Amino acid sequence: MSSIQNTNYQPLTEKNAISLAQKLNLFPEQSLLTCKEIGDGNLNLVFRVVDERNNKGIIIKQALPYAKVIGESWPLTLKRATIESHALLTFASYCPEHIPKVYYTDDKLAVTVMEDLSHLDIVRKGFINKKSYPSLSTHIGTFLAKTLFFTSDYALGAEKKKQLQKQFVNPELCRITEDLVFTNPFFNHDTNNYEKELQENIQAMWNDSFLKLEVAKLKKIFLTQADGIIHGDLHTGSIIANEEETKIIDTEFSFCGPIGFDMGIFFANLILQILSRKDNERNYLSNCIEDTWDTFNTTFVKLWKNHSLEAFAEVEGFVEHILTQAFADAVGFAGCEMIRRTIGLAHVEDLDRITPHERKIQVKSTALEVGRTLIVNRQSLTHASAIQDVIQHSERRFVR
Ligand code: SR1
Ligand code: MG
Repeated sequence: MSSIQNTNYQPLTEKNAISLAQKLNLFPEQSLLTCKEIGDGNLNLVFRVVDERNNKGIIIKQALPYAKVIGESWPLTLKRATIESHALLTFASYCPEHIPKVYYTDDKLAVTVMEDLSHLDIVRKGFINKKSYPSLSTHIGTFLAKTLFFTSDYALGAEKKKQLQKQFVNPELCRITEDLVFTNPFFNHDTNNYEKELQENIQAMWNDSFLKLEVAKLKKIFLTQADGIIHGDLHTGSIIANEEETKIIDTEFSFCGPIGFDMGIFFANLILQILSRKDNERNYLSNCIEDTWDTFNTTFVKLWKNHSLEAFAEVEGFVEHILTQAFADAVGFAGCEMIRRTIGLAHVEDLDRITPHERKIQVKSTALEVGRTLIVNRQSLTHASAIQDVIQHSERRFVR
């Protein structure tokens, strides 16, 4: 494992993180620096270094040479830190308003030093506490339209796009998604993790060759369709926000992938939060799905009209074809993400915290059913509002 043998690499401690901040001259000399490791994700260390005199801070994120959620038995490349910082810088060049400022990167130490945005909430946690973010849908729709359009063949031209694509070859992290999102949940695999009450539904899914064919088609799109630079893991834990601001973080899964993937992952995590709520608490989230897609669609078309270099750009129906297919793919990807977050290795708090246990099982059963329907019916679900019908229809099967 070359990453672990890298002699310059050492996992930081809180004390070392302060020394690094001092070495980088990111604080005035008279600062009173303290540091806390605050990472609660699956893979990395995250340190917040703060000047106690004025509470101003920075974030130091460091990749570990293994997946934190599993331990040292699951080695993981440190190159993901380089991909992460590179993606932040690339996205910031097209959409700086939604990306934290990067102050320093160190490939050997696998470190990215960036703006402290502790005044923002992790959106998943905010949703669990029933908060709404009125700008979120516009911001995410705009971010996806700008970054996906400006990193595509249509904006860059095929040659420049391929040069950019080379810098985002990310096989190890793509492999995690290929396995954990698109493969293992659909087979009896030892990374799966689910309540015994779901066994019957899961067995039916493993026997469902029609579903498996559709998942295989979606996996093929993920493996092969290099539309533009995507985030690669845009769940609600990768977004921080308040009422006015939205920032996208955790870009280590970034690569040149299919246009519908990030939207699909975002939809799935909104739907899982919807399923965890009572009827009268869902409106904001349902609208969020529709508004995100509408903003994305409108913004992408506008950028296409003003900036496309493609010879066929003005051919009637071409951009509409791209967006129609992107929506269908997003719906299918959302289905895969919902299923893996319910029965796969990496769960979400939105579902796991539900009490009592019987209700958790009902909601998880519904999540599997909604996921399946989104996958197999994705070509006929042509508008975001149709997702609400799928939710309602599936819920009728499992009493709430
Ligand atoms: C072992 S990594 C598990 C999950 O955490 C990341 O956030 C990705 O979603 C990955 O699938
Ligand atoms: Mg992450």
